Amino acid sequence: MTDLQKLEDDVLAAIGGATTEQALEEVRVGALGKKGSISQVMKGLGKMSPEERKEMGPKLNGLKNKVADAIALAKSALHEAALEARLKSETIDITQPARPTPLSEGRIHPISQVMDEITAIFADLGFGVEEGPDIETDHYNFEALNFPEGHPAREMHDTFYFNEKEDGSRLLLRTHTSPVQVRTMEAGKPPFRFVAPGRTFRCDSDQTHTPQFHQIEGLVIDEKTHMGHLKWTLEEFLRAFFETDKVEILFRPSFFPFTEPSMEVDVRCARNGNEIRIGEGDDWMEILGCGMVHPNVLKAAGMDPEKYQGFAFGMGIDRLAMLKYGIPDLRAFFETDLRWLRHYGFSALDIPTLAGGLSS
Ligand code: 2NM
Repeated sequence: MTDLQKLEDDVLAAIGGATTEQALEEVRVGALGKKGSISQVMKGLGKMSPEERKEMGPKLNGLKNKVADAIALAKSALHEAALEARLKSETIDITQPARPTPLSEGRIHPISQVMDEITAIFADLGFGVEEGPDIETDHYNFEALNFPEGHPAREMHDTFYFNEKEDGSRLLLRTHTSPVQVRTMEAGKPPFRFVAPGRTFRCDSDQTHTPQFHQIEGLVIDEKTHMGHLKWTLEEFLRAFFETDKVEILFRPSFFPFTEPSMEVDVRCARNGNEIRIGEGDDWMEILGCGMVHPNVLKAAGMDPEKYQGFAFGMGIDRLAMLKYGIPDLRAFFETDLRWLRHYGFSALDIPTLAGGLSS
């Protein structure tokens, strides 16, 4: 007869001695597997006399359960220990600098940065943001903005036209973002207060012009909106954008078909070679156009010019980006040179806010 006590002692000792889950599994197979030591003894039950079987059966079952329990206990202990060891060996040194990732290596183009800065400033002043299509109709780009057919102002825009359609109409690439204002006014009800940033296109290319460029225009319409509001808004904007309280502006009379009166705005600046300082010196630099929205524009957008009035303004983002960040050559904006972008670009994590500093 097998010495059950010795068998039990041996198997429990083996369980106690297993230091890995793998070793423990081997012990389990060796005892409880098909050919395991305990299984072998159980197979012998069939050959025993009924009396013997009556005595040995429960004993063997008890042993089997005891061993199974001991294995389960040892297994969970080993599992915990293994996890503990892994956690200890895989600690992260959070004082290490992060490895380069697309987020840390990538750069925001200065035009996108400046567009975001300007939009953030106007958002802070309570302006909404509107967008519209790059491909426009003659109606939205010109007609509704008081550029009548044959008006010389149309020629000034160097428009890119698509091929004529059967009905004689031609689509075009918008020459300014003003069609967005018309579409937004048409679709809504006054009062209006929003900016429209976006891409614009003119068939013009030299040292200071690229055929595709960027504008942001703003519009405020209400019953009593006047030029005092325009002046305050622009001064407030320029102080925030150039991050100085020393902004001084000059309004010069000008002409745009969609505004009456129309003005160009200069800021006081000091020029020293290529360096330009805003708010100092005796020079003036033109930075934007503006005016009171022409009654014809209000009418074309479905408003009563006897009841509503307001101001609009527009500026070129590309030039403002060059000015603010000291970028000497306009054409580099569109050359997709990664070395240039690494130098002049912005981190994706530096989102412009007025509270956080726009360009920090
Ligand atoms: C400018 C200058 C002056 C302008 C006018 C309008 C609209 F839709 F209200 F008629 N939008 N933008 C405007 C006025 C734009 O850019 C130099």
